[in-house]
Amino acid sequence: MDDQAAGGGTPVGRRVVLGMLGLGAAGVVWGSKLADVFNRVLAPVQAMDGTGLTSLLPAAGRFRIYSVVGFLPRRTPAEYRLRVTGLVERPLELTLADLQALTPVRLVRDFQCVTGWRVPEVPWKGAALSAVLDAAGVKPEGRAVSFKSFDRSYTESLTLDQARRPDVLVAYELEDKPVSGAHGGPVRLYVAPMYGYKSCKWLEEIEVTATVVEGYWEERGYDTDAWIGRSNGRRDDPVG
Ligand SMILES: Nc1nc2c(c(=O)[nH]1)N[C@H]1C(S)=C(S)[C@@H](COP(=O)(O)O)O[C@H]1N2
Ligand SMILES: [Mo]
Repeated sequence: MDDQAAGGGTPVGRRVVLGMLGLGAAGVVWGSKLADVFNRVLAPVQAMDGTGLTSLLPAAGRFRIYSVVGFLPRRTPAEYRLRVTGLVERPLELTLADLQALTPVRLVRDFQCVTGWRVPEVPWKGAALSAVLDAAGVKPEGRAVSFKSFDRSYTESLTLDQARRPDVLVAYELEDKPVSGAHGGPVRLYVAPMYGYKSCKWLEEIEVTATVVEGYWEERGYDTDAWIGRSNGRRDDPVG
């Protein structure tokens, strides 16, 4: 797996990036400053991943930060829009406020990446994906859902039945704060019962389709049905 493991993608300097988030926790506010540091300073030194910087920064946070494009795309909460397209009765363009007006769902679950790291008991909050789909009205031919990221590269998908599960969220809060830019904010997908790669960051479009269109990591060999503990040859404890 290594650099091409789900979440690695192009060598993104995971530890270096995580280290920067540690500095963030110590006082560098997320926003233009940290994103600029990432995009201008860290991107060129991606090849130097593995410095072990994270071990020096206990405040680095509980997650690793993944981006297959090697930069962190940015969109402010005010400019953010989520399109719902494809086989729907009413194509939608939702603001963050529109999403927040749907019944909020809060889940606390372990977050598990297929490469092995797990973050215990992470609180997420958002609208149920099923509620977003109901707002648009899925046509009878709609059997699957594709997700697109505003990083312009990452895609994911679910069957319609999976998408309608109550533990699949269009998430706008992580650890009881707005989802940060590094974690895929303002809005990302959260698919609780599946490995992290299903949880598309920087979510821009939900398209209802007739069949499952494989996503970024599925095209690179990962399982389309990514159930934690019973996919990708892994035996992790199922979550939740
Ligand atoms: N757009 C986008 N979404 C993504 C990824 C990515 O690289 N780009 N990585 C996936 C993988 S493999 C994991 S484990 C999680 C990691 O989420 P985090 O970066 O918030 O820890 O995001 C998933 N969603
Ligand atoms: Mo992952």
